[in-house]
Amino acid sequence: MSNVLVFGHQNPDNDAIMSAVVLSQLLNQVNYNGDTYQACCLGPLPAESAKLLADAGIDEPQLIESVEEGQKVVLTDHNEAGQSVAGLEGAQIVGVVDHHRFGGFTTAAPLHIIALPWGSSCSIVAKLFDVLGVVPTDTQAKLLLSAMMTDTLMLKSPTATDIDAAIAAKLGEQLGVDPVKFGMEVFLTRPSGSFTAEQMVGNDIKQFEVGDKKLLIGQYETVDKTRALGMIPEIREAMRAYQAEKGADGIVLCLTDIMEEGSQVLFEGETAVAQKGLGVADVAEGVWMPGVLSRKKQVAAPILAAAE
Ligand SMILES: [Mn+2]
Repeated sequence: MSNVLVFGHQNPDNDAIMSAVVLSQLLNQVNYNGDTYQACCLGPLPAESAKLLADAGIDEPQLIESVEEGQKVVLTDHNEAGQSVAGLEGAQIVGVVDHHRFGGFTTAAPLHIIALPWGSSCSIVAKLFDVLGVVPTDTQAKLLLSAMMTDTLMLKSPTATDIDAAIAAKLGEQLGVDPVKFGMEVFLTRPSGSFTAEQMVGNDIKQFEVGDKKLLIGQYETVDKTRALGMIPEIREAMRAYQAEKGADGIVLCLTDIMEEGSQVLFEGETAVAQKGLGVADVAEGVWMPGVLSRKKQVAAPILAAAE
């Protein structure tokens, strides 16, 4: 019997946290593979995750900075080493539950892996309850539904599929809530009205290998972009500082307005490929891209394609 660490990506969002928390619970409930599973995280919890777990009386996942040689791990909501824990190359990846593209993934041994291009990793975890013949508790249903809604921006993101909508409807029915209204309540527990420029940049940012360059792509989701638009020079300065700190070549930031359904996109550093991929040219105040809600599908994917 081993103790397996289960965790989502760096700069965790609600999906990274809840997929690790609820998947570990499920695997422990069914004594999966005879191992024990411990939910961990690679950074501080988003406000909505901290509140949901506190309300449910569940301990926060353990914050880890690295893993030891040979440690068994399950990755949720990511699979790329650049977005994962330090020491991953020496760890034993026994499982992956993810809804992202795969980037340079190899393992020494066969593994439990489920990757589906659905709207959230928690949609996949919800499906795994069915697969393993377990009915989620109301608390588990609530945590899963919260992450499904934050990750798909209340099912409005182009990453949301009919399957996500069906799973959300089922969980909502169990809880007696309207999924979209519930998602909006979760969203509004974020203290985004007081975010500093540094928080807007670093709160939700991922690193990608674009050709031979390291590109950071961040996303700040808000229900009203007016405040952020008034802070553009500060935000650009924070972008340059973050890029320098991480030793990346370029940085892209999407200020995503959920209500207006689009993103104001800013570029700093070497971003010629990024601008080409998105078909826009950077201007001082940023470029408004209507309909752009998904970093994965509408920002990272076209940029990576333009680098090929
Ligand atoms: Mn996700």
